[in-house]
Amino acid sequence: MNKEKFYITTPIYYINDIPHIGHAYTTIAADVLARYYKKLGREVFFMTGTDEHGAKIAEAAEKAGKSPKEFVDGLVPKFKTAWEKLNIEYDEFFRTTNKEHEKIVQEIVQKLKEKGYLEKREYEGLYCVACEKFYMPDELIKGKLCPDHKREVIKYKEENYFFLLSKLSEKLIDKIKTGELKIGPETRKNEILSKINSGLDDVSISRAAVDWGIPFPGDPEQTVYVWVDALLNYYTATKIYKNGPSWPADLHLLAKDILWFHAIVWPAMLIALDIKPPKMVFAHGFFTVDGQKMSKSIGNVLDPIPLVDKYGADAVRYALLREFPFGQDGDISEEKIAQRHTSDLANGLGNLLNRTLSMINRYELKVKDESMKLVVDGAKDHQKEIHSFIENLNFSEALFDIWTFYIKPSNELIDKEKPWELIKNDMGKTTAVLQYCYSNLISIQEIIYPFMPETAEKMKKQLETKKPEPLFPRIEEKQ
Ligand code: ME8
Repeated sequence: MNKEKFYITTPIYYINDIPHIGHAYTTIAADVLARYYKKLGREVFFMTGTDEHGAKIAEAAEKAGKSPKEFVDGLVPKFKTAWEKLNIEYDEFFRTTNKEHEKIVQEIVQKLKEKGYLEKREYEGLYCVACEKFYMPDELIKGKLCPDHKREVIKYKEENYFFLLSKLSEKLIDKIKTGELKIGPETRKNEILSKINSGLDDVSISRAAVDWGIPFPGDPEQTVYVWVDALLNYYTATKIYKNGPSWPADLHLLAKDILWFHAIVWPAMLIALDIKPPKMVFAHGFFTVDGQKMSKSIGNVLDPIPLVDKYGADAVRYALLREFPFGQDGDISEEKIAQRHTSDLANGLGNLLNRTLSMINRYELKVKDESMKLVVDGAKDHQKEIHSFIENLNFSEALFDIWTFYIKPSNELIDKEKPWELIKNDMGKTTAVLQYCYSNLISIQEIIYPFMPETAEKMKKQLETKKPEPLFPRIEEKQ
């Protein structure tokens, strides 16, 4: 039987430094969806990776006193370790220095040229190396600083190949309007449509001044612009990996900072090549850390690894996705992760599992291994609602529902009925109360799996053997 496929990607992150919590956020979300659809029986291909060419990487390598290749090779294991620690179950880790990728990129750029979508022009522009992007003078702070990185832009004057993006506006609008290319959330889609409507400029897609890149086909003096090289990863992967993903991708996940590239430049390139656009591009929000933009100079860049070591992978996964809606901006901090760990996880879910199993054991109660049956009216609908929240990338709502409709009522029932008193004269009712909690726990275990795979695994074992062990040990106890 042919399984329905699901090809999901994260951005390939710039490898100029170690991964931070922002990278972790998108990657965790992608992992939740990958696990969710795999459980539903779909043939999932989940890809993440690193963006290894361009001026930004060359600059970081030089600072480190290494060749670019040596530098990126040294950082790849840092990303892989972070993903392993966070229990990210990706299928391939894509690197743009992959030789096959380099070759396919050249073939594709050549095709763009043959199809009449490239033109060589003299170009002068203001470039931010950190963004790998040109700016218009009126977009800059004091006419010289990048609005994002606050660093001085560089004047580039060179002959470049231009991709004739302006020719593709109508086709692009058509793909978006017919839903062949979906953009989410809705507000972002409208932003993109109005950008296209206000007119698209052609984009320079080669660099004469950057050596660290893929040689431009037919013009060895130039390299392929790093964004063209990077965006193509999603497609070249379908040619590189045997039994790999098939095009079009079902979902590209990213944040709003790079939506323009993903929702305009990328589909336009594909349209020019007569290739289908991705089915969906979804841009989540940007979060601040302790109320401020994450930045090295402020010193608030959160490294996910020590957080995982302290709170566990599942607490980090849970806290990030629970804290604010996925499509919106928000704020995160270690304190918020610690709070979620204590209140929702240790005192909420952990406590429910622990006391339910302890009492079943202590009072030698017979409980049936069944989920849902004893659960109050409407519980099935909550389950449906949770599934639809996940499918619509509404992770915080899904988690809110799990806690509100499953975990909280069970803990409240125990507090109200006090089985430790009830057992003295009503064994039947005690059993009923704990059966309710036990059944709920079976459902919870299934439904939290994509979010908290390690916890789900531990819960499963404990529910089978009925031997309780703390799921989320208090942080003080650990140290
Ligand atoms: O842009 N909040 O790489 P990058 C939420 N190489 N998400 C965040 C975040 C934050 N504060 N900071 C980073 C690049 N992210 C290119 C991509 S793809 C063909 C090439 C996440 O290392 C979010 O997913 O700058 C954002 O889009 C991405 O990291 C940018 O990663």
